[in-house]
Amino acid sequence: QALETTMIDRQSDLTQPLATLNDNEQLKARSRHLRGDIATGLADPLTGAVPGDDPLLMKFHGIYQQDDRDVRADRRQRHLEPIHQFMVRMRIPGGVLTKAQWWGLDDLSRRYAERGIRITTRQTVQLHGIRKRTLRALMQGLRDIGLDTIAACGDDSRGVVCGANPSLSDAHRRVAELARATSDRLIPKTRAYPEIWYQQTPANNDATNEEPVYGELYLPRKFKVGYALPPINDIDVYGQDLGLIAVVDNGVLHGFNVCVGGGMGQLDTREDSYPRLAEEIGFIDADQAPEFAETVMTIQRDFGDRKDRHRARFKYTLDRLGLNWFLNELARRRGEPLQPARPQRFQHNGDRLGWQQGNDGLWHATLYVESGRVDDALRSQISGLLQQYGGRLRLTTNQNVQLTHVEDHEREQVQWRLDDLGLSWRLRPDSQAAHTLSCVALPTCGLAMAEAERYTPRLLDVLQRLKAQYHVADTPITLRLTGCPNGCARPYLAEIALTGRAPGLYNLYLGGSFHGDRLARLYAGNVDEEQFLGLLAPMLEDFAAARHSGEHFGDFLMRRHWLDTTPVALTHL
Ligand code: SRM
Ligand code: SF4
Repeated sequence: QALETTMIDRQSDLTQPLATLNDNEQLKARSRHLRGDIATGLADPLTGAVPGDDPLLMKFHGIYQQDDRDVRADRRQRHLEPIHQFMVRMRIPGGVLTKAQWWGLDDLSRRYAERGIRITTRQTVQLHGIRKRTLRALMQGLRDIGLDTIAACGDDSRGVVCGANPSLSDAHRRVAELARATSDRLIPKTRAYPEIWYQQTPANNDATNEEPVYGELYLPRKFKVGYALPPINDIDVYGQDLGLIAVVDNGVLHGFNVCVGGGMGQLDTREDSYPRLAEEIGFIDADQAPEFAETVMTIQRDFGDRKDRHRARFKYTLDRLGLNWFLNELARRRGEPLQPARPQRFQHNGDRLGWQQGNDGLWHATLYVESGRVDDALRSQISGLLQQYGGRLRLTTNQNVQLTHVEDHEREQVQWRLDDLGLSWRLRPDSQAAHTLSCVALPTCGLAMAEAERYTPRLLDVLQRLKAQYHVADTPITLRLTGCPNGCARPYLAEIALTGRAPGLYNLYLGGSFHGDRLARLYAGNVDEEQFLGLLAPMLEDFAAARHSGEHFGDFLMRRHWLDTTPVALTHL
């Protein structure tokens, strides 16, 4: 045991001198638990930006400094400062909002944001285009409606996602409660947040214990936790750093199969970066889940790579130190090994759109929102709808919105209202649209190399026309589009994915599974629309002719060995 511990200690970057760690680690260390000079930068009226390293620190507060990339070149040519603006990401565990919170968001987004409300692939809300002078007012407005943004970004545990609509059954409710308890447990405790944003007076007492779990250096990188409830893998549980898969028998939640080490991000410039599926490692009792999440997170805290930031995610820690090492360390910290994983099966990773009734008799209507973008009209329509019934709202990890808790006697009225407002199609959208996700990309994302959200309508149109040629337009195929390889729409888990390389050019990935449990393979590099449609055409033709009943496109491509050969286009990489 002593020998093993010594070996482990030598592998931990936390035992290395700070000067040997990467710049972000140094920044965190001198930030006084995420304070930096943010408050001073906010007060400077001469620029729309915050200076120095503070934009990096602000990420821990859920805020990204961005600029409008549509006008960046023009501004540069005219020697003008970029149009600096901020993206604010909320922390909404499980995506559950009250009506008052939605109305509050509606109001705040009209007052302070430029691009409506954006539902994200981690079931929360982002507001874009906020100016520095109004940032604090927005943050206080959010506080007033019971929302915050702490650790929605940064090197910490990000918003905990949960696929269970709490109202569907007792088991769903329990899973949602555990997801919220996990979020509460893993949230950073620094008082920097209320001091800076709510202007609360700093406490005089010693700040050394301000972060009992995270310490001064927080995590080496972001850490993502998600809860899924089979048969629906809507959260893409195998893309999470830590995934908890509910095991329910006869309506009773027994516990969770746990899987570790998922992640999508990769860099074109680093061959040693890659997307990775989380591996199932065992089973835990339900009540243990929040503490278990903390234990796994603290192993990553202690052993994640703090020198090479591009290899700092938990997936790389696992590959570097080995799964057996991790299981031993986990057992040592928990005082017991994991129980064997129990049988469970997923059927798909999309949302169930339309009406659904819970065991408690209440109804829930899931409405499709293309790329999660809630524009002015939809925002008002949802706000109006919420005036009329006693329910609530839930955001999904497929960027959709769910009206929840509709009483039986209200359902007909809500349906009429949906009809009146022209929203009924959102309950039953085109099946391809319903299985498509795209990330924000241009014009706000600083990392985007190609369009994603703004290209989605056209992509859906051309793909559906191609599918129609082969009479497979009604067969849903999971399609994910991102503006760069980072994978914010979880492309490497889709049956067809396009990840941006340059304006109008994408890498084409194929062959993920419909359940989100197999990685797609790179099939072609740097292809434009005409080229990728040309590559897909013979596959769809073959699919129409030779697929088995109920077979999904990704499985079909694997069975027919479509992905075994390297097409010419790959040489352009
Ligand atoms: Fe993401 C960075 C948007 C989910 C992997 N992501 C970004 C930034 C903040 C760009 C930046 O660093 O400057 C993007 C802001 C764009 C904008 O203008 O709004 C951004 N990510 C998003 C969202 C909004 C996509 C969406 O269209 O919904 C999602 C917000 C989630 C949330 O509410 O918390 C979003 N990002 C994801 C996911 C999906 C997930 O978690 O289920 C992933 C893949 C899973 C993973 O983490 O491995 C993801 N985002 C990344 C990465 C790559 C991380 C890596 O390990 O390499 C980056 C870049 C980075 O962190 O350096 C990134
Ligand atoms: Fe930006 Fe890339 Fe994420 Fe899209 S995938 S939001 S382009 S970081």
